[in-house]
Amino acid sequence: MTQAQQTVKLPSSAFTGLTEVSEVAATGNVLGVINYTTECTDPRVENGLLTLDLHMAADLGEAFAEVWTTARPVETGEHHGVVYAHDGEYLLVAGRIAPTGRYTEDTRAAYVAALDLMDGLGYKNCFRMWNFLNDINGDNAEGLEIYRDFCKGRAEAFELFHFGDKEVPSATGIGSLGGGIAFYFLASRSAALTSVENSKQMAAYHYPRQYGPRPPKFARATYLAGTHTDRRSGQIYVAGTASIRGHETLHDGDVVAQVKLSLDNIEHLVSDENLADYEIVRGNSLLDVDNIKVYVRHRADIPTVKKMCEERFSPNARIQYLNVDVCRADLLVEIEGIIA
Ligand code: 3EB
Repeated sequence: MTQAQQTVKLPSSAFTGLTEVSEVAATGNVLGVINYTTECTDPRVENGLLTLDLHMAADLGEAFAEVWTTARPVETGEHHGVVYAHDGEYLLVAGRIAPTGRYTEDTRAAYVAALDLMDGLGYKNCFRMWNFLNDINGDNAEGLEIYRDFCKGRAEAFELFHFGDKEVPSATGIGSLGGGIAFYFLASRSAALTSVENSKQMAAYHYPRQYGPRPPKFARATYLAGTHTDRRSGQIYVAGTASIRGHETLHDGDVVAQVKLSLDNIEHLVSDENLADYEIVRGNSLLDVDNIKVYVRHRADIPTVKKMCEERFSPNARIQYLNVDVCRADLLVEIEGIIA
């Protein structure tokens, strides 16, 4: 009897210097390059590579590139303003919304373009989304916080695509230094995915009305099965995680306590205790998390945050620290990562 077991080759990401991207590209196939750099531009295909520049660095000294690689040949294209690359199993799609006084409609339209593309090309399992919002805590032209304005458009797009709350991917929603709103999504064709919640946090899509007209729609993590039957392998994409219990921000003004709770939240999220609800048992801890990004509101807090992260993550983990605003005005830090 043959067992129906399909091993899925996952894309992998690496942080590199901006000038070394061509070296990484020379060693394999590249799904796309995300430059965390000093200005934001529209996504484009450059030298055959899907490229998105995000304004996430104050100067070139702190800029880096995140390069998504794959074992397969890659094709690129453009669809209603979003740019994409795909390899038959994975799709990367990137978009940008120019600065405007009201983001709801443009966010909805850009998300619809990306979701429509996933449907059309047959990459129906979206497992990770990143969103970068300039002036995230500022008001739009109508006095609504830009993050909340964005959340409205995102919720409307998901609704149009009949995206159930339980199917939403893990995400990051974070500040940026310029360029309106930029985003990139990853989707797969056949890998089974499970949206994971944290039993100590309220599901974001259930947040009460006090946080905005439409709740943020994302999962705390996405588990991407490595095979159809073995729930010990595969990847876990940890969403941006902050100092929130239930739905409330804890430790207002206390960066040390906020970092500790953010790390505790991730530790619990990936623990067997939390994952047992999803029949995923792998003995994971913070030591297994890699490709980490730590977003810090106040530059002066970075040394403290770095010290605390280095104490609890693996010494071999790749960690980038970024100085940007966070989606709630009282949050000082947000942390994301990947368990491969
Ligand atoms: C939170 O837990 C913190 O709006 O896509 C984290 C990750 C946060 C993703 C998003 C927001 C988002 O609510 C903020």
